[in-house]
Amino acid sequence: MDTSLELPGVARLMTGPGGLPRYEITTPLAQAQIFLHGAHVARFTPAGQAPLLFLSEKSWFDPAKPIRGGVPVIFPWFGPRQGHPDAPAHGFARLRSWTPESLVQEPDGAVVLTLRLEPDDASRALWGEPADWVLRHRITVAATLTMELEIENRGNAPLRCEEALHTYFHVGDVRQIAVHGLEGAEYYDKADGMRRKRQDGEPIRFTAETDRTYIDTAGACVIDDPALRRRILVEKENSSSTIVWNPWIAKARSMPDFGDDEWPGMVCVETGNVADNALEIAPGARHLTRTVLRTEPR
Ligand code: TA6
Repeated sequence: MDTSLELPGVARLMTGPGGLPRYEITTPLAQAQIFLHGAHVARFTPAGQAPLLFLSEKSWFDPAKPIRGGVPVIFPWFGPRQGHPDAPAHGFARLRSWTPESLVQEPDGAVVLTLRLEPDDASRALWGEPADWVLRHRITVAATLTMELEIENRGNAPLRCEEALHTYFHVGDVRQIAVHGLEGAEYYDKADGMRRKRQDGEPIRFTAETDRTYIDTAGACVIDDPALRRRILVEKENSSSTIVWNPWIAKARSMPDFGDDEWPGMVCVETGNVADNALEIAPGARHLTRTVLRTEPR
């Protein structure tokens, strides 16, 4: 394990569960754990607060499987790959070991880790296109968590893909929360045959399995969590899709890497460009999706 990129006393590359290398970041502002596997932010806890992210007690830590919780990086397709039933759900980026490219601490104490992923034989076999691309995931650990997913098209043909930061948030009780910011937006309802619907003027509340891909929506979301007496702000740039998910009882039971009783403590509010908002990146161009996660007292 190349430990050349470390910050003594601040950011160390350790061997985590399943033998997976993991950065452990400790600053006065926040603590975080980031796996090279999938460039996966698994934990983020602002100083003096409850964890911001949900991580399942049952998660796998296996090079061949995704970590359950935190922030899976989804690329180059979202969900099942159309026409390829054997392809891994949500693409392959979250299943690859990414390469540390830079690690710096800024004057304000923020720690910035950049991880890189490039094509290899396995990804070419999976995706099939002779695409040439580079992904960079730039993660800033401070009192807020900033994640920037950059896709660079190094090929000479347009690069068509979907991408998302599939964030699992820790909440006190999903039955009490409300998600604001998607009022009036159209969405595909995966819990109802992918029917296309429109969110009314009310925030989202959770009374059953909820799995919605909101499209053509560029605004921030707010998760209002009375049980933890906080609001979580999910700000974003260059993202036209927001996906909202809670598995509820039956789906939770069906997932071996998700505890049967964990569903009340989480909600996914995901930032990306999927479905109608899939990307087409011109040769030589880059696309950068940014999300900033912060909390405020309720
Ligand atoms: O983002 C919502 C979703 O697409 C759900 O349908 C559910 O499948 C979830 O992602 C988790 O997917 P995964 O492949 O990580 O089990």
